[in-house]
Amino acid sequence: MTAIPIDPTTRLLVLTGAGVSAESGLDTFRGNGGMWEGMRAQDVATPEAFGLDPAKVWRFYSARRKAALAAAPNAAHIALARAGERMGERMLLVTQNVDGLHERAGQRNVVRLHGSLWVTRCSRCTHSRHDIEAYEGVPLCAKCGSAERPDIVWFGEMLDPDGDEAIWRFMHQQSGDLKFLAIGTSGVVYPAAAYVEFAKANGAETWLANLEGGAANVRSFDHVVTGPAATTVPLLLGQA
Ligand code: BV8
Ligand code: ZN
Repeated sequence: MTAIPIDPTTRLLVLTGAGVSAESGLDTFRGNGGMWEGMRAQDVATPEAFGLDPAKVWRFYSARRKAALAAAPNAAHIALARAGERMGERMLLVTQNVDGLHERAGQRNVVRLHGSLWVTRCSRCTHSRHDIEAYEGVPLCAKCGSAERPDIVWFGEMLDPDGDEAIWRFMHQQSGDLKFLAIGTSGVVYPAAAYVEFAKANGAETWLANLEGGAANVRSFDHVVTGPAATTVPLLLGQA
C-alpha cells in the first residue's frame, strides 16, 4: 500500500464513519447485524422514535455514552490528528461519528456532521449543555421544563448548515490539488455518502479505507484500501 501523495499544495478532505472507532471498541452502525447496544437504529435514531418513547432513546444513547467514555482514540485517530497538525488549514476532517474520539486525539476544527454524544439540548427551546451523564429516564430542560434530547442528527433531520458550508468551501477552494479520503464508512447514509462524488466533481483523487472492500459507493473511489483503519490510516498518511 502506498501513502497518499501529500505535498505543500495538497488539500486533504477526510470523511470518517463508525469503522474508524471500531478498534477503540465502539459498535459500528451496520456491524453485528445493524444492532446498536441491542437496538435497531431505525427504532432509536429518529425524531419519531424519540416522540414515541424518549426514555428508550435515552437508554440507547446513555449506553453509547458509557461505551464512548470507556474508549480511547486508536492509531487511526492519532495519525489523522498528526496530519491535521502538519497540514493546518489544508486538511478538513468531517466525521459522521458522535463519539468525540477525533477531538480527544487532538484533531482541531472537526466538522461533526451528525452532532455530538456529549451535548444534551432541549427538544423545544435553545438551551443546550455539555453532558456526559447516562439516564434511565428523560432529563428535563432547566429553562423551560421540556424533555431534553441528545444533540444528535437523526434520520429525517437536517444537518447543521454550517458543517455543509465548511465542506463546500473547502472543496471549492481553487488553490492546490484536492484529495479525498473516506475511512470506515459503508457509504449508505446521505448526504455524507455523496461527498466522494462532489469531491471528484472538484477534481479530487479519492481513496476509501475500509475493513473490507464493501461500501455502497465503493465504485466512486479511485483507490480502495482494505484492512483495519488503525493499520491502514497511518500507512496512507505516510506515518507508519
Ligand atoms: C438528511 C445518528 C435532509 C447519530 C445517524 C433514500 C435514499 C437516500 C437517502 C435517503 C432516503 N431516505 C431518506 C434519506 C436520507 C437519510 C439517509 O441517508 N437514509 C439512508 C439510511 C438511506 N439521511 C438523513 O435523513 C440525513 N438527513 O438527509 O436531511 C432530509 C430531511 C428529510 C427527508 C429527507 C432528507 C441524516 C443522516 C444522519 C442520520 N444519523 N446517526 C448516531 O446515533 O450515531 S446515521 C448513522 O449512520 C451513524 O451516524 C453512522 O455514523 C452513519 C453512517 O454509518 P457508517 O459510519 O458508515 O457506519 P457503518 O456501520 O454503516 O459502516 C462502518 C464501516 O466501517 C463498514 O463499511 C465496515 O466495513 C467498516 N469497518 C468496520 N470496522 C473497521 C472498518 N473500517 C476500517 N477499520 C475497521 N476496524
Ligand atoms: Zn427548554
